[in-house]
Amino acid sequence: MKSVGASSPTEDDGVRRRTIGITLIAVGLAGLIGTWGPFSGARGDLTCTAPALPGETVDVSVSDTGGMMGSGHMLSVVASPSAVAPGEVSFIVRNTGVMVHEFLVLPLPPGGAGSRPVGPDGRVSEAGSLGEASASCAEGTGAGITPGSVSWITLRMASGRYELICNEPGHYTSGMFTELDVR
Ligand SMILES: [Cu+2]
Repeated sequence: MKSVGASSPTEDDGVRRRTIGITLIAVGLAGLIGTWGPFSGARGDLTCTAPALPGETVDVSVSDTGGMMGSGHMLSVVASPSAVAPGEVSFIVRNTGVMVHEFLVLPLPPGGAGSRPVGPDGRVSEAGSLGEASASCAEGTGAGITPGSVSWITLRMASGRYELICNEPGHYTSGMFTELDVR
């Protein structure tokens, strides 16, 4: 890649290096996009799974079919286990229903799970949220977890009582909440 030109070789080399540098950056970016493509692409089907995640794992099912026995709710958030130790906690949230759902971790309200005031839009305040898993086949915040797909998030959690909810309009009042204890 050395310049063989006779006139002002230093200037030529400078231009060449910059050009090569920009080319390398472009190639690098293309490589990154290629690497991440499979994870951000349209994989909203039953085959998508979460990667290996740090800390204690909580398996969460968000659903609108069946519901918990005796609860009378068709919509549900079910977490297993329902108590974990303080520290890193990874939530793997699978939508086993037919509607789009999401998953948020909030401090337990004073009145207990399900006691949050619901606004006219059918949603509760997300103030104080520790984090959210609402992407399809991806980590963190997104446009919602499509049926059959999985979202995940890792949080550092202190001892306390928390509420796991879905805040799609009307879903909280329809039973999409459960308690998680960290102790
Ligand atoms: Cu929901």
